[in-house]
Amino acid sequence: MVRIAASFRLALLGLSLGSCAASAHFQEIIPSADVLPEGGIVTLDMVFTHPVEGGPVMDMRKPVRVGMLADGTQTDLTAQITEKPVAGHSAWSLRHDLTTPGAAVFYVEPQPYWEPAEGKLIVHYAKVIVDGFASGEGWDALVGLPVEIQPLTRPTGLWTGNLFSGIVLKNGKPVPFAEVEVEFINDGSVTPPNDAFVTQVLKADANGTFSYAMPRGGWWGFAALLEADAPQKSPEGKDVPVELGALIWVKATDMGEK
Ligand SMILES: [Cu+2]
Repeated sequence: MVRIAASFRLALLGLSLGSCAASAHFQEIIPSADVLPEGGIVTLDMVFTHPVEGGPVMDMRKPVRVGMLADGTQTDLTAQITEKPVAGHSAWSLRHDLTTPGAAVFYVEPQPYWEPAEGKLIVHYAKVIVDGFASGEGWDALVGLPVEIQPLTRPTGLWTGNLFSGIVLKNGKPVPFAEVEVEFINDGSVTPPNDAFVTQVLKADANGTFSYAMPRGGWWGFAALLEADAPQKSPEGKDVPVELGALIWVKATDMGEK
């Protein structure tokens, strides 16, 4: 009885916050392009939001780490990020010059985000691959994040309708039957018929492998959601579970689009 009352209150809280917790949170890391045919400057925007609904945007404190893996070399770019608020909430941006051919894997480790409506901390490790000089090389390199999606499909230069496949990894090992949430960045032109359409949900198979065919052009986020082995302290000092997200962003491009 007490339990039901508490969860009902939480549901009401979710509603009053603009249904923030009712739908999926996604840590975005979105580059200005998935392929830079002539190399050059890429800008990446890091926002913690609800992509299909276009918000509400959550405050994203300064990330613990922002980095790039290219040609086997890790580069720490944390010092180069700048704050770039979105809808009045803190968010971050990075500019980087891609001077050599090959895939650059950009990634962000955010600070834990306290979600009171869900009673948990959220840490979404997010990555995106930018192919310099359209090389087609190096896109499957693993950053070595605690949770990470290993792409089986080259994550750059994809057509709309392509099947994207990946393996959900935790500590470098496949996670059988991991749950994966899928959303796209909606510019407002798509109105989901009801809440069931906002987040697509799938499960990995016994080998941790999942696939999804992207039905529309634009940026698609795949979020494998896993629970951390150890709890952490909420702002009130209580031990609470930690949701670890392994995210990868890929762009689907419509045929005929430049
Ligand atoms: Cu939210």
